[in-house]
Amino acid sequence: MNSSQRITSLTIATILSLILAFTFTFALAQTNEGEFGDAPEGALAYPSSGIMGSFPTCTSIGPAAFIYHYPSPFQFFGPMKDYEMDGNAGSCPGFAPYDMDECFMDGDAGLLIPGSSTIVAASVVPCPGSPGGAIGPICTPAMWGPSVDIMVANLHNEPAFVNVLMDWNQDGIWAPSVQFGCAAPEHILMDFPIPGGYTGPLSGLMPPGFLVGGNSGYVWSRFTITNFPIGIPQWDGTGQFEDGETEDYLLLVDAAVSTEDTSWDSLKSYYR
Ligand SMILES: [Ca+2]
Ligand SMILES: [Ca+2]
Ligand SMILES: [Ca+2]
Ligand SMILES: [Ca+2]
Repeated sequence: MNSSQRITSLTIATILSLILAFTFTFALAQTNEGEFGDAPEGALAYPSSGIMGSFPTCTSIGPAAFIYHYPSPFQFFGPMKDYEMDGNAGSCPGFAPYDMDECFMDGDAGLLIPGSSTIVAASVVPCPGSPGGAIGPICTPAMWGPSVDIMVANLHNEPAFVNVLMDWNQDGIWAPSVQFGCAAPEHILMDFPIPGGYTGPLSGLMPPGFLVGGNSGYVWSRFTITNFPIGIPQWDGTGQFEDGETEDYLLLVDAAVSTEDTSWDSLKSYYR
């Protein structure tokens, strides 16, 4: 072997070992415990219609990808976050029970209002301790605070970012959609900054309001806090992040007008 052949074989060996090291590191990152979502993927999402969930939650099943937060301690919803090896608190691809990560005010969950629900034996039931309630009536403006609110903590010096998704058309994915009465975006809050050191309700930072979707009934939602802006309008709920947490909830959208109040005057004032 001459010197140039020796250098070439050394270079090839270096490249091969680099590839091996990278593959090993990447495989570790894929299997490390961290923070995942718990919206249903490959399981019933809406008992009233029989629609299956295709939300990006489990690493082990497709077609959707998943969301993963590396186990860093600084950015989360509610009192804390805990770590698991896969979506639905590590029980993926199983979704019986649902909401294994958080359901409502259970020591992990940050949601303040409305109350949230879950699915037991193919029926929607309130989460334990949930007071019920809804985001609001279809196709009406909603505000952070009176309509929806969640406790958020950013214990880092740098800002964090919150994104929120609602499956308004109840088709089992977060994507651009049209509903019966309107075309409310499913990505209702995009890269809303949380200042370093802030702990409190999200409404305390006055995020912009949003339009409630046009289909009444239950919708799967995803609340995600991350250390970087996601930067994708109409985000689908996937990604891998160095910090943060994802909490998924089944929330109720009210029908347009209550059956007790359907007079013409109330309808006029409603749509004016
Ligand atoms: Ca989670
Ligand atoms: Ca949940
Ligand atoms: Ca939490
Ligand atoms: Ca959808």
